[in-house]
Order: sequence, then C-alpha cells, then structure tokens
Amino acid sequence: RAAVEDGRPVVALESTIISHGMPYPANVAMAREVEQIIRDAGATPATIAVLHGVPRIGLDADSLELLASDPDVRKVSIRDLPYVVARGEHGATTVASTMRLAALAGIEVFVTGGLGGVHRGASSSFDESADLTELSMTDVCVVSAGVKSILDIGLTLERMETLGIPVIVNGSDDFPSFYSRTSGFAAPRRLDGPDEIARFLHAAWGPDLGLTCGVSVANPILTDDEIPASEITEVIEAALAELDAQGIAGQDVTPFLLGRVVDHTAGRSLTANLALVRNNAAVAAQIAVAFAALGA
Ligand code: PSU
Ligand code: MN
Repeated sequence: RAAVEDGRPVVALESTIISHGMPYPANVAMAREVEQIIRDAGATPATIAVLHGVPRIGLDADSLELLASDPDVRKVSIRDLPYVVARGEHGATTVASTMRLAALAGIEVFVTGGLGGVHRGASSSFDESADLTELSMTDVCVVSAGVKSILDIGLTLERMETLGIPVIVNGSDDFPSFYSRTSGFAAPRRLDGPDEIARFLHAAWGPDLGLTCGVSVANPILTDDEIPASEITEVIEAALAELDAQGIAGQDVTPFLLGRVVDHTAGRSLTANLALVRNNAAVAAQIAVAFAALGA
C-alpha cells in the first residue's frame, strides 16, 4: 500500500501458478524466490490471492505456504471472484482475476509464467481463457514467457488481435512458446528492453491515446533453459490424448495439462518453468522501475 501510494514501482504476481501450476514444495520456494528477485531489482512484489473471502494484494509467508499446500484452495478466474468472496473461501487467482485485482489496487505491471489462451479444438469446444477478454479491458501489463503449446498458439494470437490487445515480444522477432524461444509465429511487435516497453505503456495509457486495454509482453526463455521443441511436442500430445480419454473439460483443462506435462518430463519442465519465471520477474521489475520513472 505504501509503495502504491508513493508511486514507487510495484509488480503483481498471480497465485494459480502456485496452487495449481506447480507441485509442492517447489511452488512455495518459487513464490518466495521471485518476490526476492523483484525486490533486488528495486520494485515491491505483491502476490495476489483471495484468503477467507478477502482479496489480498501482497501476502505474508504463512499465506504463501497455505496457497501452496492447501488442497481446498480454488482456482479463481474472473467469474469465480464473487463466489469465493461471498462464501469466505480461499482462492488462487488466474491471470484474468489477478489483473483485475491489480488494477483495482493501482498496480500496472504483473508477472507470470504462461498466459491462458485459445485451446486446441476451440472451434468446437469454444474453450478460450478469460485471460484474453480481461487483457482486452484492463490496463495492466502482463509479462509472460508466451503461450504453452498445450494451446493453439496461432488462434490465440488471432484472438488477441481481434480483441485489440497489443502483443510485444521483448528482444526477439519470434513469438515464444514458454519452453522455447520460438513457436513458428512471428512477434506481432518487437521492443528491446524495459525502457522501450515503459515508453510503449506510457503511449498506450497516457493522456494522448488513453487506451484501456492490457498489454501482453512475451519475454522469451533464455537459450540455456530451453527444452527442444521435439521433446515437448511429444509430451503435450500425450497429455492431450489423456485429456480426451478422461473427458476433462472446463476450468480443469489447464491445471490437468500442466500437471501431466510435469509428470511426463520427470521434472525437467519444472526446471525450465522455474528458470523462465525468474527471468520474467527480473524483466517485469525493470519495466515497473522504468515506467515509474516516467512519472505516469
Ligand atoms: N498457463 C501456464 N501456467 C499456468 C497457467 C496457464 O503455462 O499456471 C494458469 C494461469 O493462472 C492462467 C490460467 O491464467 O492457468 C488459465 O486457465 P484457463 O485456461 O482455465 O483460463
Ligand atoms: Mn477454459
């Protein structure tokens, strides 16, 4: 609260990645570590979740532990917020609901691992993450490592174009696919580094244009941490086949696929996931610092 009121740089973090995106105890170690990376880069971390029905912006160590280990923590996207608030329950927030709570708290920059998007087979399932609709209407910059190929990356980029969401790739001409620096799709726009990105945010949201949309910044995984496309494709195909066989649908799809990918790669994907989240956290903090310096 003090950092927001003083106009100091703040970086929001989501909690679904903790409760439903990574296994315990790697998840809580990751949550603590990324908060420290953000502090070391000169910004204040604010991990967001709903605890006992109260949306919380910034969590203490006990709350992080609870989110990481309590199996009753619900996955809360935007439509689920009133449910957990009304019932006094705990909720781990997705990109969509974290964005909204960050905006309500006056926070402009948010870091995560991977965005939700358009699922494969969406032409018949209509399965498209509310992360995209939220990005179209809430003025928060979301730093991710792109979109995992559990999704249809081409359709996700198409929908972001339709919804008027600026998609920036930091320092690369290729749109990244989470575990890989490439996806087979070009970067819709490339900018190089935090200063250029901060100026872009100022242009988008400043008085001249006054856009109200979010901005998606895709920050490619570092070369040393990449998993070769051939390796990850096989694993994702296997996970998608299991999804079909078990008839899983709706909000369970993403957590199921994320879990199966970790299981099938014997933890290798977890190592890459941790590496890219650290990298994203440092870049998001630098963007928040550069944006705050513009006095916007
Ligand atoms: N993709 C990832 N890791 C994640 C998620 C997506 O690579 O942890 C999580 C994020 O919280 C994202 C949510 O907002 O899943 C999207 O879920 P759904 O597809 O049900 O909207
Ligand atoms: Mn869905």
